[in-house]
Amino acid sequence: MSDSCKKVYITTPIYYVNDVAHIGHAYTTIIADMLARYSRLVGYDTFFLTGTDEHGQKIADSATSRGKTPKEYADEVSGKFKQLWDDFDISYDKFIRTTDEEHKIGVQKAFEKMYAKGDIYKGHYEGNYCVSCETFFTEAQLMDGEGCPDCGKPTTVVKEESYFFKLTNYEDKLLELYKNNPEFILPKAKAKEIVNFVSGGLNDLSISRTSFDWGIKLPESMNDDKHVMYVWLDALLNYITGLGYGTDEKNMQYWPAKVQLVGKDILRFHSIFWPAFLMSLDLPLPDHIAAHGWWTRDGEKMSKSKGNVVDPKEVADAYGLDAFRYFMLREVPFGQDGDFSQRALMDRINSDLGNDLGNLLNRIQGMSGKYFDFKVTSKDVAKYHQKELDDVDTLLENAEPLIYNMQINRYLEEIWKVLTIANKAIGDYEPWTMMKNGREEEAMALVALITNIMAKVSLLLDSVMPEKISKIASSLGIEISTENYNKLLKNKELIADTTITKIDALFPRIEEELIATADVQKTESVVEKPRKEAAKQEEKTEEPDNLITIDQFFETTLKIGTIVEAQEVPKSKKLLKLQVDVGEANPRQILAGIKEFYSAESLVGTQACVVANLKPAKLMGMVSEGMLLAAKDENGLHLLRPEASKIAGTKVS
Ligand code: ME8
Repeated sequence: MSDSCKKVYITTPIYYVNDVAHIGHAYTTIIADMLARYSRLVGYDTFFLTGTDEHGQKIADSATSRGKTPKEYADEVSGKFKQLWDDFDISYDKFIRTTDEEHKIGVQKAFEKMYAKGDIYKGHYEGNYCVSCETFFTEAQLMDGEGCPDCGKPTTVVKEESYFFKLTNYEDKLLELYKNNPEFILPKAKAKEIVNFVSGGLNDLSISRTSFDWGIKLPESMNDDKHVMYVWLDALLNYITGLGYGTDEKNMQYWPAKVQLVGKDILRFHSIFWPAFLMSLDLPLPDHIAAHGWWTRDGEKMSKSKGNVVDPKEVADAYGLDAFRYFMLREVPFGQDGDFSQRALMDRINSDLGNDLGNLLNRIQGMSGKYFDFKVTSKDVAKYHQKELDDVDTLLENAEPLIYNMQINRYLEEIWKVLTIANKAIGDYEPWTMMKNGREEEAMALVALITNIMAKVSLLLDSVMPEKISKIASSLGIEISTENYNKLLKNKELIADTTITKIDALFPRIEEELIATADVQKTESVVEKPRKEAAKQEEKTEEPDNLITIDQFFETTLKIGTIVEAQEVPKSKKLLKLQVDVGEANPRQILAGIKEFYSAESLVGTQACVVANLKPAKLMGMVSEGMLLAAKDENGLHLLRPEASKIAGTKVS
């Protein structure tokens, strides 16, 4: 996007109020929120719209089955959606409801304009309607002559007077649109489907119904109050009525939208009907309709009847909102389906967030505190680290365009490469050796390099994890602001002298699934119970002569060590050569037989429990000055690590 385009408008679909929000809805909303936050930080004048879709037969039926009026029911569920987004600190500028008076007026004005243009005519509709999808189908489109081709539910035959929108007028214009704007539909691969569909020929679209009345009436000028508008016409127009179309139009300056996010299920409505309506209204078209994939649960579609719907609030409460946001944005390439599993979420938290990001901050705190009383100055960074700075700036510069192209997982991957540069630099330059040899200026330059990298990364991760990043920023003594974005990222300036503040670990390690599920319960009964019983059995038969006194226990010195370097030992199947910081002047060399279970790379920056008073031993000709504690069972070997990151050398007792 060029810098001259200063207005950015981002939308989510408006969600039907016949269901509670699940992680699918949260996913769309989190992506949109990320785009909006990023746009604001960059300095664009940004408007972010979300809301609820409240009319139509499906909602009316749901309300009736609960003994409520449609409006009572819509108020209740819409309120829950809004509450959830507020709990999630979603930065929407407006929450629109299709029952809002301004929306109603805007929709009626749009109808009048399309009618005046000659794009609407009155006729008779005879065909098949799926209430669940609120969609009309031709006989030929039905599954086995009866079922809805989208959801499989039975359709009903509808025969009624109806107004039609001349979609056929727009066939060629739509095909031209897709051809001239290959990024109108993102991901691009999805555009093909739509082009094929439109090339196959369109029918005019029935846009009013007479068989129920829970909808927006036609404008009075039509003098035809039997009809209510088709729910998709009503709903799609929210994107402009939310900016005041037809009422107070000052926010229409945000139109056209930069990105309109949708799930793949509703791409057709947004890439065929919506641009046709906009053309009819003589309004410009959005830059991108971006369709994401589907979230499943353990490989299955989520549904209330299966009882496998994942409640986003429950996940965020258990694992942290920012970790959930990061997981959703990082785990799946945009456009592809993703499977939600707690295990995958935990892995992201422990590895990407805990080891790579959280631990880097930890190291900044540790190094600046130990060597420089928490003071950091960037004055010599360029002198010693121009190459690293250039590499980091190039990676970040290339990462940013990925955002509006909806390659957000790749954007995050690039940022993680930058974190790797930082973590690696500590191992490569060994600030502890520099300090020992009196090379203080160089050690300071290194600590400042890492602090600068963290500052840049924080600016670019703020839209993804606003709460955690604000903590990191305050620990670094920097502000997340457009001014700093321009200084540090656009102009590549270094941060001013700063004092680091120590804060608690941001992403404590998580070992157990935190949300009870049917699966977990099953595991508990099948696997855990016999194990627990066996353990009890053992307890009973334990011989007292195995016992030791507390003094005997304390003969072993256990400490928390930070692995600052790790290498494979050539010709050894088992050994890794580690340099482990246990709070002494220099890291210790420890040879650990864990190569089959950990890659050298994955260990750098992580912590483990070290036996620190073992007599040095020689393994394959190399000295080993300690031992890492680990536990091994049929699930593999795992190092024993502190639950939250600890200062290297902390005693274990
Ligand atoms: O379609 N995985 O509303 P809706 C990923 N009111 N995303 C999912 C999902 C899943 N399993 N389930 C739902 C409507 N979504 C209309 C829209 S817009 C003018 C009118 C997300 O409540 C996804 O964004 O059925 C999908 O497009 C949207 O919720 C559908 O929400």
